[in-house]
This record gives sequence, structure tokens and C-alpha cells, in this order.
Amino acid sequence: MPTIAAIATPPGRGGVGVIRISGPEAGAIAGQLCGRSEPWPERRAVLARFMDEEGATLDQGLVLYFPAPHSYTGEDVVELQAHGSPVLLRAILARALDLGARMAGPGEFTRRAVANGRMTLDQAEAVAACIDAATLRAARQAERHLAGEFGHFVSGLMEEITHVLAHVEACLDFPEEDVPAPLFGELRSRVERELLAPIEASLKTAAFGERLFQGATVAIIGAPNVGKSSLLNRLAGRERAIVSDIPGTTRDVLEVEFEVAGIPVRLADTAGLRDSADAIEREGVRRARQAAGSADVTLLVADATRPETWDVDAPADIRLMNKVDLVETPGAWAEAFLPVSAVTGEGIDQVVEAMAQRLEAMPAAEEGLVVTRERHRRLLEQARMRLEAGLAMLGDAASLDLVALEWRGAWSALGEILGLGDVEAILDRVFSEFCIGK
Ligand SMILES: Nc1nc2c(ncn2[C@@H]2O[C@H](COP(=O)(O)OP(=O)(O)O)[C@@H](O)[C@H]2O)c(=O)[nH]1
Ligand SMILES: [Mg+2]
Repeated sequence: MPTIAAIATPPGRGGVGVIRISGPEAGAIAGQLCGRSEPWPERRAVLARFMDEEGATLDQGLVLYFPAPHSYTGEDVVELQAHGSPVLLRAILARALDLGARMAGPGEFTRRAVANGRMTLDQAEAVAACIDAATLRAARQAERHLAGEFGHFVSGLMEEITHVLAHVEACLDFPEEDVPAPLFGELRSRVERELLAPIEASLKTAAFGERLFQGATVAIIGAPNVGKSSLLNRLAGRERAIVSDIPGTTRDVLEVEFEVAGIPVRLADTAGLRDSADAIEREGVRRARQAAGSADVTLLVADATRPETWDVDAPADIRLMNKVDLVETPGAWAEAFLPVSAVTGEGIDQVVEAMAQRLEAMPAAEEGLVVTRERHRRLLEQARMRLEAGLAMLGDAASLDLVALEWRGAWSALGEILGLGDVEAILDRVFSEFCIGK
């Protein structure tokens, strides 16, 4: 294995910047870089000077040495903590490359950790998820995955399949007529109870889980001047969109990020939908329709003081009746619209609640482990399909070997979540999404 190196901290200036080196030459390269001939003490910070090829000091910092196998990658790892200057960090990295390290590819440190059995593939994905998490709720889920909870769930299912298969294999050894009849019923209920039920339950969390990490989009649409921009400002908790009593003020789509039940949401304010002679406003209306078309949730806003805006049939996920502070009693719209006021804040909590429901956010209190990645969901679905295919054929001894084939397929699909199987191909796919230095 060649020794690899990369800057592990993000681009830009900071108090500290870290360069990571991993591989058999890591200690030696760091030694030459710092002009140190004696070996590095294990996992203890050493103050050192980082030097260029002429021996001139580039920077001072700390060196941490983690010998194999007890390191992040399972190889010898050195972390150089320099000052967080991009210029210095690049110069130190260049020196490490001169001394024989190779520039690490995206996610290569974590990939080596997987290859060396330091973590399973789902845990490696959780490393990326931890870093990418945009909300605390997402970060908490990522941490549970990183700790191996999801991997534990999956390997539990695999173990159960192995037990079931052992029974099937045992029957295969019987002469056909001797297979005890109650066995099929037992196998069936065991597969349903111990495998299909938990897989089903976890798949139910996937829509929420994927949104937790990828985020969702919500578009606010409606006629001009109903208070769309005011509502966006209210929901986002700050003044972002320009509010005015002049219809047609908002033209371009304006997005703000905020959280609904821990899900990162991009909330889009749009131009009021109307026919306009103004070319720019017309383009705004076109973009508004486009934003509504691609949004996960659309919020249609109407104005309690203007009955012509109470369009009950307009397609929308949630309908809001704004400016209820201006009317005494709800109008004929009461059935179809949630009453709100962007000015007083009335009804805003209910809007957020309605969005959370639409986004299938479960209450945080009941939150179990959540399926967070499309890759995991697809493999769980595949496992479910193969388990069901096996069940459909279960009934006579003659087809038992076909049943076993399906259930072995289910086992492999689950194994792929953990990175078993055609390892290299799976790793290529997963790690292409990583950033360098991880
Ligand atoms: N009284 C009252 N006025 C509102 C409310 N929401 C918006 N407005 C007013 O309605 C006008 C249009 O608001 P704006 O947010 O620009 O509407 P948009 O064209 O739909 O984006 C402005 O004068 C706002 O101050 C509300 O809930 N109550
Ligand atoms: Mg507006």
C-alpha cells in the first residue's frame, strides 16, 4: 500500500490546519519533514518544526503518531497540526509528497479503514453523513449509524437468515416425503416475524431519513399581495424577502434555509401568480410555476380580505389563509384553509406542523434508528423482495432449493449494506462521493 497524504481540514484560514498521512512510510516521511531521526512516541503530541527541502522552517506545530493497527485507517497514521493557512498547508503537503507520499483520493483514508476492518461500509458512509449533516437531528442519526447501530441491525437480520437457511438445508438432506410438514409453517412465520416485519418497519423510516440528509424544498405560491413574502420572513424568523403593498414586488425565486422538525428545508418565495404585461414579472411567474412543480411541498397562500384569492381548486399540499388579523370571523374558506397571520404570527406553528407531517417527519420522541441512504433503502427492498419470493415458493420439499437460493440472495443484499460481496465495485461507488482528506 502506498503512503497517502492530504489536507484534512477545509479550505480557507483557521486556527489549526491538519495534514494527514497514512501508510507504512507515514512515520518516516514525518520524521524527514521535521528533521527528526528518532522514532515518534505513540499517540502523544510532539512539538515540531515543519521544514522545506532546504531545511528552512515553514511552520511550527504538533505531530501525532498512531501506529498500526490502532489508528483511523488501521495503518500507521501521522497527523501534522499546523497553523490553518492554506499557503502553509499546501507547502507542507507538497513536502510530504516530495518525500514519497501520494496525494490521497476522495475518501481514501476512510476507504482504507473499511479495507482494514476498522469499520464497516455503513459506518464509513456515516462518517460522510456526520460531516454533511445540516441539522442537529441529522447529526444525531449519523452518530448512531457511525456507532454501528444500523450495521448491528443489518447483521442481526443476516444472522437470522443464516438460521432459517440452516433449517432449509437440513430438510434438503431428507428424502422428500420425510420433510416434517409443520416445518414449512414454522419457517414461514419465522421469516415473516423476524425478518419481513423489522425490514418493513425500517423501510417506513426511509422517506424521512433521506430528507433528513438531503433536505426538502417547500414553495410558497399564490396571487400577488396575499403575503407570501411576509410569511417566508415569518417562517425563516428573519427579514429576507422584500415585503410591500405593491403587487408584483417579488420577481425572482428567493430561497431561505430553515428547519422543520430537524429536516433542512429550502423555502422558496415566488412571484405572485397573475398575467402581467411586464416581461420580467412574466418570467418570475414562469419560475414560480417551475419552483412549485419541483417542490416536495407547496404552500398556497390566499388573502382573507380578498375573496377572489380563495382558490380552493388550485393544486397545493397545504392551503393558508393569511391576514386573518384583519377579519372578525372566518369566511367560507374555513374548511379548506389554515388561518394564519404573517403579521401577528397566529397559526404559524400549525403551518410548521402541517409541513412536518407532509415531510413524514416522525415526532422526535419516538425516533428510532432511521434508514438514511438511498443505497441502504434499495438493498433492504431487494432483501424484502427475495425473502418474499422464497416464501411464495415454500410449500413442498421439491422447491426447497429454490427457496434457499432466494434467501441467500436476501442475505447477500443485506451484506452489501455492510460492504460484503463485490467489495471493490461497491467501494468505488460509495467513496466517489467523499471529499479528500476524509
Ligand atoms: N394585516 C396583515 N397584513 C399583511 C399580512 N401579511 C402580509 N401583509 C401585508 O400585505 C402586503 C403584501 O405582502 P407581501 O408579503 O409583499 O405579499 P406577496 O406579494 O404575496 O409576497 C404588505 O403590505 C404586507 O405588509 C398579514 O398577515 N396581516
Ligand atoms: Mg412577494
